[in-house]
Amino acid sequence: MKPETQNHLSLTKLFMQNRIITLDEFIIRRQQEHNFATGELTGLLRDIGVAAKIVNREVNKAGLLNILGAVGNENLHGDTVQKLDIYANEKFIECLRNSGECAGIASEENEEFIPLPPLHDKASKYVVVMDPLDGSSNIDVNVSVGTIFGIYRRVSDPSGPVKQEDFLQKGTDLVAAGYVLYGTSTILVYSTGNGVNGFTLDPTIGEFCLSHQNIQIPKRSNYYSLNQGYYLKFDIEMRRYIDHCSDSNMQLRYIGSMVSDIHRILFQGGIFLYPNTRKYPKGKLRLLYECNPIGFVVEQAGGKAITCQLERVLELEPNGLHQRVTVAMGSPEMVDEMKAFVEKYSA
Ligand code: P6P
Repeated sequence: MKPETQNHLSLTKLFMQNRIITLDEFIIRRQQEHNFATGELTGLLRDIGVAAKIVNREVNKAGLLNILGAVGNENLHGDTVQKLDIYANEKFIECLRNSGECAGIASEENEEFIPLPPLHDKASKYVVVMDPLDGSSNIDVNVSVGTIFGIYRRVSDPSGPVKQEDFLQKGTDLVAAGYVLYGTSTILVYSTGNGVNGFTLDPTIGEFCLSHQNIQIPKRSNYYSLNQGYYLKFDIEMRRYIDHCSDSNMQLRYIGSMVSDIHRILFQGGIFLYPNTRKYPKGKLRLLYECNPIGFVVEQAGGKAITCQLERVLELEPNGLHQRVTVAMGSPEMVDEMKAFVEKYSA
């Protein structure tokens, strides 16, 4: 039996024995599966975990501090910016800068990418794309919000400064991706391309502990998830599909926080849709730091992630840091069914 299989089995065996496996231990053990691994990715993932713990602390007490409420200004997308958005963005940038393993960051909160100077003259191999606090409109009403992240290897000369091309990579080139859901509990879910695992934060020890090993999305379910309020603004083929969902007595579940809706779908199955509307003719969600990382996780869990124009999300060639796309992602059989509807009615 190959060493990595033995290592993987030992993690499974330990997990089945209810032995606590922290995120750090899991990442280090899984690094040992890759002979070429030299620890940079391990360090980067661990630093993302640290930033998530810091942000979690503030999200959990947002109601107590005066960090509630919008700062009154808008971010580059016209969304009202909440103080916690800014705090989360700053904390993730700080932790990634201190990691010394990240050459640059493309963030939902920043118009341009952020180059990070090398620490101790060591050239960093990776860049990070992130939405530091997605679903922030839910903060003031205590509804769950999330962080979304993706990690790419640099494609530009590592001896020089990071470039836009390092970020404009397809989702299929992601080295790792995941999300943190700050909900009834705080869970970090990620994949490095070998399946999806979830780690729940145990506040008594301040550690993310393996709680959901090898997450597999149900092939179908009775849930569909989209903002039904835009029904009349959707294209006819999308309205026909939504009519089908409704006529089939499917149940609509929509939180308005992508991480929350996708997390539910990973465990209960379903399909999440954000089609094009008049307000968002290319879709609202951003390809680089929302749809690609989430699509990567969904596919790694056995699901599918396409646009409402039926292209595979991860194969789209990005043309801008904040490019918007339409999405339909979730249970594979449900995405296939939606695809058939769109093909039938758009013909
Ligand atoms: P709408 C949150 O603002 C977000 O970016 C996603 O998390 C969420 O799925 C979507 O927008 C909600 O958009 O138009 O339904 O409020």
